[in-house]
Amino acid sequence: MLDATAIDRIVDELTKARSVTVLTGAGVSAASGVPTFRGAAGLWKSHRAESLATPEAFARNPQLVWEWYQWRRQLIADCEPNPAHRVLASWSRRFEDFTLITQNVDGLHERAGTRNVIRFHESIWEVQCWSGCQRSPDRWLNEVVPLSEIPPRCPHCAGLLRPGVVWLGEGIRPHVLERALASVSCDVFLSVGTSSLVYPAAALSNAAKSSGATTIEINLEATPVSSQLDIALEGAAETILKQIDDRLHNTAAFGKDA
Ligand code: BV8
Ligand code: ZN
Repeated sequence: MLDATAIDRIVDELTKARSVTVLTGAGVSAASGVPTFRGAAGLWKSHRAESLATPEAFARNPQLVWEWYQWRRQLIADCEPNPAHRVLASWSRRFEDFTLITQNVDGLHERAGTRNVIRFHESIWEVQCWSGCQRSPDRWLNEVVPLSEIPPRCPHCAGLLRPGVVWLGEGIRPHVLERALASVSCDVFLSVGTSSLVYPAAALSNAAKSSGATTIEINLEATPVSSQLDIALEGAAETILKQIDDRLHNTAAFGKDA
């Protein structure tokens, strides 16, 4: 049974809010059929995602890492945004000051029409030259599914291409980090569908709390930050966000412009 009082409190906070920032993780795309990282589905051919999502794994075996990304690209290409993405996309047009920070690289928030998305770990739909050759841009779009050659080659130097994502041990791009940190000074900060295990993304909810935001977590299970936030609601994002959105549309303040 969903915690009605927690939903009441969330609806009340959002009705009063002018600025809202949402952090999402793999749990938001789960209902679209995109496997999460650390749940049972997080395994691929008995490899743990974390053992493949590193520059060292790529240097050691670019073929294997690209097989994993090829498999994910093909899987994600067949997935559609789910109600969680759609509610957040509508909120991105409804709240005066809305930011969505996603750890997901699947592009489903953009496909749902969400405005002001910060792709904290970049995109599975972009590639980079592994050797960073002079003639290639920093990163570029490549949505070819399936890629004809694994590992794919840089068109500028014939060297290896790498997926345009941030791997473990790699830094978040400075301007991306800056934008995300600026957005935590908000009225309401929601952390949705993330295990809050990966930094620096996992530090954002406490940074929001320190800046005076009302902090809310919606996740299938408790996480290391649950007890530190103002409201922690256990449940499915696609169900809970829909419930909250339905309630918001029944409130006078929210309903008028939506
Ligand atoms: C950095 C690649 C510093 C993209 C990913 C030792 C060595 C090196 C680094 C470190 C270290 N110790 C700590 C670190 C830092 C490290 C880190 O935090 N490691 C963790 C594992 C301990 N972080 C980094 O390395 C970051 N960079 O620190 O840089 C630096 C600075 C300057 C210069 C150099 C270095 C970079 C982090 C980037 C991580 N990239 N993957 C890709 O291929 O996708 S990791 C991976 O985890 C994904 O990116 C993912 O986005 C991220 C977080 O996972 P979640 O999204 O939370 O997914 P997860 O499966 O874990 O959880 C899903 C949750 O949803 C679950 O709780 C589940 O219950 C819930 N759920 C499921 N279904 C639903 C649901 N909830 C609601 N509704 C549902 N329906
Ligand atoms: Zn190149």
